[in-house]
Amino acid sequence: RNDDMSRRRVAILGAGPSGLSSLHSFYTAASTTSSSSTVIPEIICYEKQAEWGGLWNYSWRTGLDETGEPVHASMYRNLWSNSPKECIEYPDYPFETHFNKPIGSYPPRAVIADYLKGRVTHIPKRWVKFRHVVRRVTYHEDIQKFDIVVQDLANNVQVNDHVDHVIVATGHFSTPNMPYFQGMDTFDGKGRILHSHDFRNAADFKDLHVLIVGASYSAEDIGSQCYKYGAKSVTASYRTRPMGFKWPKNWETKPLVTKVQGTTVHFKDASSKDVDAIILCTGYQHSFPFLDEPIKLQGENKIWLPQLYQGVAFENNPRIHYLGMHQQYFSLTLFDAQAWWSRDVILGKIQIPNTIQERKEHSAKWTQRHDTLITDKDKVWFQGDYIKSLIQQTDYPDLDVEAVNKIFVEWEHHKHQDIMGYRNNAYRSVVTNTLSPHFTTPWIKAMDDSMPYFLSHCKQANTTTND
Ligand code: FAD
Ligand code: NA7
Repeated sequence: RNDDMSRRRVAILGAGPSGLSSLHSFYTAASTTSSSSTVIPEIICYEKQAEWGGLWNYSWRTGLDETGEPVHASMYRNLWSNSPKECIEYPDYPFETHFNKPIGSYPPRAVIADYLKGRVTHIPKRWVKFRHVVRRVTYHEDIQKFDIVVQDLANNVQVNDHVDHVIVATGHFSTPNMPYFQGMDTFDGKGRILHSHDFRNAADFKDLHVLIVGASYSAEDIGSQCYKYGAKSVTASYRTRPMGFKWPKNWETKPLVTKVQGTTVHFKDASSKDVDAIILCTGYQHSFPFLDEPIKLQGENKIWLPQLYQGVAFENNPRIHYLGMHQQYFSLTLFDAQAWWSRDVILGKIQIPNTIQERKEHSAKWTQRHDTLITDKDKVWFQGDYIKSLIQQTDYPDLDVEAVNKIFVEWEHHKHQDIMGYRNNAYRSVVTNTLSPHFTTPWIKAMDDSMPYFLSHCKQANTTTND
């Protein structure tokens, strides 16, 4: 049986945080230091970027990269974690271990990128093929194998591969959802119309009147960034409901855009506003142009996706798994929980029901609960319960998920208290029990988001919020 397992091949598509969780899960199972070392299949991870880290790798590029591939990056300069690091901390790799000291609760992008790469330095480099973009994946039922066509970007050659299992970890915040509003083509502000995927630097919007379309995380954070870096005004237009925070004076909330005429934007309540730039923070599409239709997930940015058994295995073909495809409160530990479960299915430690009907019945229970969720608290608890349900089935290290749920609830509360100041709070790690120090500068005034500056400007807090 072990021989059989070692002859199997698993392809992981993408080496962002989800792909890294998958690589780490297999490495952990095979590790000789583990008490129950296991024979694992051959692992091959295809990653189109030159390094691992996914969205956490900043790129100045937008549009196409130097080889003509769409740029994956959606993160921007000056991005800081939008939730406490205590909510995403790996239980087997605390922040305190990585940085050799406790650090603030809301680190800038570079700090998180460094952390998540720190956990995987031991992964054999032969497992990952960088600058390899997956072009086509097709399943052959007769031999129960997947054909994969990959482009080696550095050498500009095509490579063909055959594997027994595919793990899709290519992310879903890279292909923009771009609405059209009547008259957009007449827009002639000082700035331009862009999607949040192409937003890189809030300083570009200094002294401009900015319109943000959308009412979710990107709208909230990009609007706040524009405010912080000196936009003259921010107008936020929502489709369904406004964000509902207490915004500063030069911030206005409007219903949906109806049309654009020159520099004037009209809204559903018949009001209008002259703006210099429009940033469409209208979310992303789940996009898998490389997957054959019968194995392609039709995803939306929701915290439950009915086509996935246990949120991971494609119901119609459980040999293909999807990681990190849900809307995320938890991120890194959600990917870990899914990766451990996916690994154990592939290793034969977890059995998947034989019939599609049984798989669908299991998902239906989660779908029913999902349909009743209203508040952020409901949604956080739903995702926490889902994570718990996965890690109970594997040997994933102990994680007090409910304690993390509580930090998320507190985080939401802090945002409603002070949207421009919530990042000044500090929380206690559920992994190490250490109270995070405070970053010395309030976020609104913090213009240096380099890792050295952040790490050397955290001082021990004397109050806590989640004691
Ligand atoms: P990604 O990070 O998108 O990684 C996918 C990988 O797949 C990439 O490396 C990509 O190059 C590769 N890939 C894609 N297509 C192919 C292909 N065809 N062939 C080969 N490789 C391919 N989360 C938080 O926890 N905290 C935050 O503060 C936070 N802020 C965010 C801010 C922004 C602007 C965005 C967009 C997201 C943010 N997130 C945040 C959520 C973020 O999605 C996750 O933290 C995480 O990056 C998701 O990991 P992933 O591996 O699933 O996807
Ligand atoms: P989200 O969370 O998917 O939100 C998309 C937002 O865009 C949401 O408010 C939508 O409104 C709005 N939207 C979508 N289509 C339209 C149209 N046609 N017109 C107006 N508004 C629209 O994406 P984000 O980019 O905010 O967040 C994604 C990740 O990036 C997240 O994990 C963060 O950590 C960073 P709705 O409320 O549905 O009416």
